[in-house]
Amino acid sequence: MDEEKKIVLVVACALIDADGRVLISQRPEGKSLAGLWEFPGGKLEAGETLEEALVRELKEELDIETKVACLAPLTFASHAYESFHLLMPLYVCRRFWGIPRGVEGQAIKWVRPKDLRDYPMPAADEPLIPFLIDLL
Ligand code: 9L3
Ligand code: MG
Repeated sequence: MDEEKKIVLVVACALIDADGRVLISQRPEGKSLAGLWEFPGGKLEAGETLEEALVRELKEELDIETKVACLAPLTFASHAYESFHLLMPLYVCRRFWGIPRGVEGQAIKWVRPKDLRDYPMPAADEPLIPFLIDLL
């Protein structure tokens, strides 16, 4: 039943490079939605703000440093998965330190916003693409 679905809060980031390309990350084997290309991010840990969680996730998943002040909210995803309802704020980050790499063995890619449709994404992420096309 819809009304019994738990709302799960996950924070995600559109990392943008100097050429206006966006980073996407391929979910690794063994995780849910494996093989799909997503905007990096993840769940909050106890006591974290959204922005703190995102700074931590970007370090853990991509080995880059950024700051809370370098994250700007853009839009959000609201998607009913089978077993939970995902609420996912999307931040934009243009200022970060280091060169992103797939720490968890995942493939990553810098993609022009208009080409994001060429990569299969989680259903929650797809509606975010037009916002990035408008922004960039
Ligand atoms: N999720 C969807 N799109 C994204 C992210 C970062 C996460 N861009 C979904 C996949 C999982 C849930 O959110 O169902 C939690 O993500 P994770 O902790 O498995 O990465
Ligand atoms: Mg994650």
